[in-house]
Amino acid sequence: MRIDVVSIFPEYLAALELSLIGKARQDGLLQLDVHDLRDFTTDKHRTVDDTPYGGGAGMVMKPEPWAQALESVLPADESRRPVLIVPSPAGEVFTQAAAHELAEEEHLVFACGRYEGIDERVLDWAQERFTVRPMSLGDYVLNGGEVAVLAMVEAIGRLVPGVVGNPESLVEESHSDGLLEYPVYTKPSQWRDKEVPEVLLSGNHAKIARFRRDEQLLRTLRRRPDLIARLDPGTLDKADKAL
Ligand code: 6GU
Repeated sequence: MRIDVVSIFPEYLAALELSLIGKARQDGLLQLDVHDLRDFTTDKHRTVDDTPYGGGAGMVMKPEPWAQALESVLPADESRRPVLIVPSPAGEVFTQAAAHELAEEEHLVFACGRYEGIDERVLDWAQERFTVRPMSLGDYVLNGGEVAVLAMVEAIGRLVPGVVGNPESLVEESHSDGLLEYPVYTKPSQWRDKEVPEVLLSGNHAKIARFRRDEQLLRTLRRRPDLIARLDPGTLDKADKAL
């Protein structure tokens, strides 16, 4: 997978050199390039923003540097349409399902806005060359798209085949089946005044599976009742319903 990120703070993205994603880049599984938007300006102050038409607080990102930057990452073959992800609190919510979808793409481009956002005409222009997807991490406001890109690239990148060493670890994790993950424990079995649930020491695999499933359901019910409401009833077994 190829990923391009355009930002006025390329240093923010340095964290993508670390850990699993950094290793995937070294191994050639991810080809990730970060571009400085100011390199696509032509004035001596390298201006990327201006005041908003219609008035209002803050500044808006000028369209031309964005068009130049986005053109520079377009593939020579015009029949290939990269997905352009525009991080914004006004986007559709980025979920695990969206991460799975985007992990199938050949080429992702992230356009990190700052200030009050990017001139809307850039998105109209980009729609002729990219599949444009404004995406939000959730219902709160960040100062710019960079931190959101760190989160999205990590969530997407770990789903690219080969990036996570043991693909089984992708199966039993939060959101993989619409539920939150069950609690986990390690040695020692007695720690301070706390004990590991006895069933986990029993060696009874059926009982352990049932205990974990019940913990998933209870935890999801308490912390994220909205997820229970969205569950496909077909995924619930008899014991789930009894609980
Ligand atoms: Cl993707 N960007 C910004 N600027 N703020 C956000 C966000 C994204 N998601 C939640 N808040």
